[in-house]
Amino acid sequence: MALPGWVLQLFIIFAAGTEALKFEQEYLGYNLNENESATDPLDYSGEWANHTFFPSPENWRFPFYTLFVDKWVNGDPSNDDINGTLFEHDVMQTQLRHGGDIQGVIDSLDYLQGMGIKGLYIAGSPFNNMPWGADAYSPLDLTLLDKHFGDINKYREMVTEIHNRNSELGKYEREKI
Ligand SMILES: [Ca+2]
Repeated sequence: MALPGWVLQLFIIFAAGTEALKFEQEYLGYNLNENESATDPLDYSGEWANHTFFPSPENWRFPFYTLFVDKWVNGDPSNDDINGTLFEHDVMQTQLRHGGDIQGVIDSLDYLQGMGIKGLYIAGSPFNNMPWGADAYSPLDLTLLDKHFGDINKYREMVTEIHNRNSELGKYEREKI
């Protein structure tokens, strides 16, 4: 069956309009793509230099704890209104951000470990979201970390702290940091 001409034209318009967001110096530390010249997502790249990846466990049956980063612990109040809008941060509202961040997760690792938790399931995504999007779902850009949570080095610090505890604490929902 042949497609109508208008469908083909629409497809061509969308295909021609597909372009990767370019590396932005202003988001240094939040860009997961570190290839500054990339204009196609297939050319995106990034690397955790001199890092040895922690092996996955043979058996995943151990105590997990699930949390939303925004609703957990506010370890760095300086990032609560990091986009400079009026409606980013309000702990009295269920739909706005409470200010939790990766520093807060790091700060509470002793508490989690003390409860016997061996695995951490962080709900939502770490990617750029709407300023008030507290649940971290529906990210707007899958190449850019949400500045409310922390930059890539903060995530790496969290992973290192977790692995220093020699546990599986810190497994992510979908993403490898
Ligand atoms: Ca914060």
